[in-house]
Amino acid sequence: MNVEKRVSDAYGLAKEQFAELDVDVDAAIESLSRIAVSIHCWQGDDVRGFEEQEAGLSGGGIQATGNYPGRARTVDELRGDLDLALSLIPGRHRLNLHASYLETGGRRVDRNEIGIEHYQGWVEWAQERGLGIDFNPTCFSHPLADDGFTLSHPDSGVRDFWIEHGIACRRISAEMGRQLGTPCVMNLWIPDGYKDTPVDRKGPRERLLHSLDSVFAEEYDRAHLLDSVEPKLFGIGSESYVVGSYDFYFGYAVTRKLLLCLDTGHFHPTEEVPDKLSSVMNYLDQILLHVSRGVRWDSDHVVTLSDGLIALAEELVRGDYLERAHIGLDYFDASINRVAAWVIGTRNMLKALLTALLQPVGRLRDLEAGGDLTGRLAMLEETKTLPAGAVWDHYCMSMETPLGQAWLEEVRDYEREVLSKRD
Ligand code: RNT
Ligand code: ZN
Repeated sequence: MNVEKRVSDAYGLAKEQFAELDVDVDAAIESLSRIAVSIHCWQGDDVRGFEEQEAGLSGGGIQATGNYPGRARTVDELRGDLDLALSLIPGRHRLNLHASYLETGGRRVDRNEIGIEHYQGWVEWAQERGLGIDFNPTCFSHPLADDGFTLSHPDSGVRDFWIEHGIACRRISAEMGRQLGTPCVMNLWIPDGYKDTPVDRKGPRERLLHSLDSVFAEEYDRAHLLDSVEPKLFGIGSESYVVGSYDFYFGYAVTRKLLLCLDTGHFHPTEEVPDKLSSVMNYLDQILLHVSRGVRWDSDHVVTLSDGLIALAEELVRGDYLERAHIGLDYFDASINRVAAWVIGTRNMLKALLTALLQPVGRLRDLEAGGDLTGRLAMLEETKTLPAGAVWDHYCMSMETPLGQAWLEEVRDYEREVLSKRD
């Protein structure tokens, strides 16, 4: 049987099965097609950025492990890799850029001196493809971040440098949002913290608060810029104390009316981000998600179609939060083909959303409201094997993106012809 016929037959049968449960498959597909996932540029080059090549600054990445060949070494290589990844993912998405991915034409430009001109190439690239851009200050991999403190540093000169960087990034982000006609979500994460038990937990947090108030002082049109802050429980080298903890930033985001970024790798392993949405959304207008996968002490593995990912998608759908949640990805694996890592993670995010959109939520809610908890459990379990895969295949086919694992063939060709030639 030819593939197209098999996919459309399976889709037809799946649609009937979902209809029996009062699930409107067309509406689910329509909702899915409107979701733009913000794809993180930093999977393509192990979070190294282009400061070394472009701006003459000493570079170096954070945290990525692995030495799979083919890392993007230049802006053009990264754009080429992204183009391939985007062609293998159904739908229209966004690019999430870090400040360290600038283009200066060889001129030395430090982080407190950056301007929109250093990112205009990205804006044009995005414009040609109809993509929005999100942006991040880069407060790591820099001599003034080497001792582990930035915006909360005890030295006011160092703090000022990072404040200037944050201010410059907001100006750039707002301009990107204006030029692209879609708000740029600018997310601020800093690494500040201690490996070992601090005596003064209060001082750095007070300093961070003041620094942030300086960074966010200027008002911008929310049609151009949405500000977000990202907490973390611990990091490598900040095991005992993180200045920008969850409590710190939740309070900050609520009082300053910013977005809170929930990174699914930034919590205790048994703490569930999906369960947080229906709490924080009472106090926040919008949130940003950094979808990631924590494994033991690492917070940045490629996103798989796990129970946790589906639970996150379910909460977004059931809580009707899709319009108020910006979905970004945040992982970096240097041990596998990096284009494949993008494609796998993004397709999984979309599959999880589709799975959630196809659930018989009306029926499930009725069971729960009627106190039939046995029926609720039974139906939730049956739901897991409904033919969402047949709908996914149909979706990929209708969006003219490869079906099943066919995308991997294209990545392998590209690896042979392009990636393997990089050293
Ligand atoms: C780090 C944060 C942050 C970074 C990116 C590169 O723990 O998750 O979001 O991963 O900014
Ligand atoms: Zn993150």
